[in-house]
Amino acid sequence: MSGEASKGLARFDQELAEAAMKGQWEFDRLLEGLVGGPRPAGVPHLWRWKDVNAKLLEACDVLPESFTARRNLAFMNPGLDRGTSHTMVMGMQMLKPGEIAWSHRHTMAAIRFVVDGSPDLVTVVDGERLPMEDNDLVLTPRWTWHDHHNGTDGNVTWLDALDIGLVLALNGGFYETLGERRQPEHERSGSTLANRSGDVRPTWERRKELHVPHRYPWRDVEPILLGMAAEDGSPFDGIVLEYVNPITGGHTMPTISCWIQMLRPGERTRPHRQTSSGMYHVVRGAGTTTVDGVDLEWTDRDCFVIPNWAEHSFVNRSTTEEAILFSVHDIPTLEALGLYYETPEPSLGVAPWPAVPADVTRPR
Ligand code: 1HN
Repeated sequence: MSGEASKGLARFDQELAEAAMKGQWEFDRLLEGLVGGPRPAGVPHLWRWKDVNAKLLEACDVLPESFTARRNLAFMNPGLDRGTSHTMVMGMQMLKPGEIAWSHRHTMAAIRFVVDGSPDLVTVVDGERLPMEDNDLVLTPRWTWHDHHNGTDGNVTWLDALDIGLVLALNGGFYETLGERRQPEHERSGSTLANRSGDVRPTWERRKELHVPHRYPWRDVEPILLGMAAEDGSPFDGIVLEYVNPITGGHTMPTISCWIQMLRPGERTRPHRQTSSGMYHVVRGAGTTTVDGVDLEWTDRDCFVIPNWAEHSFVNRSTTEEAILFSVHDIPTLEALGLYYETPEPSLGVAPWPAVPADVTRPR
């Protein structure tokens, strides 16, 4: 659009504003700013484990258990007013021996990925007791009661991630406390869920796909990931697996997709952009993620964020060890709304499966 608004138009704009209206022409600047796609929300940033751990230990001194529901330190993107990405927040939480993070629920969906765990560290989710061993993933879907219990004699640490920016943008926030430190647990923990997420399910119940407490034990996930080392994988991400929703077989949760990724020794991936944002945690290894020209150099237990529509690629700096990254993405939301795009080409769900037989040519 060119040309200056006439005096008459300027006065008309003012009168529209007074009548709580705005002409479409006033959105032209906004639209022109969207040519080539959105500007990434926030900046690429890395939080070093060394710094995070030091602050968590300080928080253990500064905050007595009773002072707060959660000793969680959330990672604040320096380029945003709130959140790690514009849709989500990631942070680390520490509990001292014997502590309980008391029961509450909210309409933000959350996941926990265990950093320093134990069979005696548990999160109880809607009555289900979910043990948290190292590198396990535990789901706390929207509006499920959850409390965390450290039954060990040492400090425990895990990673929290929630879709808080999204829920607040939709103004869909609800929160309540149980009023008790712990919720009642099901008598036979695991069986309620197993009878609803396995081969058979009760016909008279509504499907609970939005509300399934679930644990993905690392001892089951790691061998599958390592066992795929010889596959092609994705040119943009290496070998990357999504944690599957136990009921739908689809994305981990309606708004959150969790991934576990292996970069093989020396692997370098091609750069791409996605309209989604991603928050990462280094399970092990050392590498570099280059995000819009910024090198994020990571090692064990560091965390970093890739803003939406930022070009990114990965390098495993070791030539002998694999690197393993856990990550959380807002892909399901964007996909559901038809807003998920990638460039230079789609990388999700594109390879044929079962693999096309390679040698179909009959000898003549
Ligand atoms: C929350 O409920 C937990 O349940 C952790 O452990 C981090 C960050 C913001 C809002 C709620 C938890 C959180 C949170």
